[in-house]
Amino acid sequence: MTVPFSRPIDTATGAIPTADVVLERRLSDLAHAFAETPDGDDVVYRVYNVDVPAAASDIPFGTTVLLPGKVGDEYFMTKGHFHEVRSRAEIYIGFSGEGLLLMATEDGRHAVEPIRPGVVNYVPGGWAHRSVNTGPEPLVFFAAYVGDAGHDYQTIDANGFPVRVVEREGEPAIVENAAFRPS
Ligand code: S6P
Ligand code: ZN
Repeated sequence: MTVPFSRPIDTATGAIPTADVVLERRLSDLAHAFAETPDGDDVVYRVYNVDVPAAASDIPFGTTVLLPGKVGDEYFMTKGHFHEVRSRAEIYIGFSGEGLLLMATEDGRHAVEPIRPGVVNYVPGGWAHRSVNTGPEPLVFFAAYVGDAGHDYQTIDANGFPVRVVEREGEPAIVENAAFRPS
C-alpha cells in the first residue's frame, strides 16, 4: 500500500531534487521524429519522475523540461506516445515557458492546445501526446496520469503525428506532416 508523501518541485526550473528517475533525451533519441536529420547530439529534454506503483489506483507524476531549439524550422519536441492502455487519461500543468501540446488519435484526428504557466491541459484516453517548445526559454510542465497507463512509443515511431510545428516568419505554425501514416 502506498503511504502518503510529498515531494518538492522547483516550478521555475522543473527540477525534482528527490526524483526517482531522471531521463535525458537527446537529438539522437529523436532522429526520425523531425522532418530533417538533426546535426549534433544536443539534449532536447529531461524528465523527472516520481515512482508510484503502476496500478490504476495510483497516479505517477513528474516534470518535463523541454529546451528551446529547432531542427531546421521545426521546434524541439518530445518523442510523443500513446498510452498502452488507450483509455488512460493524463493532465499537464504549465510551470514556465511557452509551448504547444499536440494530440492525435490513431485514425488521424488531431488537436493542439497551449502549454503555459497556470494552464491545465487534459489529455483524454486514446489521444497520443507530444509537447513542443515554441519559445526562447525552457518549457517546463508537470504531468500526472493513471498508473497502469503504460507508454507506447512504437506507434508514433512508425506513423508519426498528423501535424508538425514549424517556425514561419518568426511565429509557430501548424503544418501537415506529409510523412504521417494512420494506423
Ligand atoms: C508521461 C507524460 C510525460 C512525458 C514526457 C516526455 O505520460 O506524458 O511525462 O513522458 O513529457 O515525453 P515522452 O513522449 O518522451 O514520454
Ligand atoms: Zn502520457
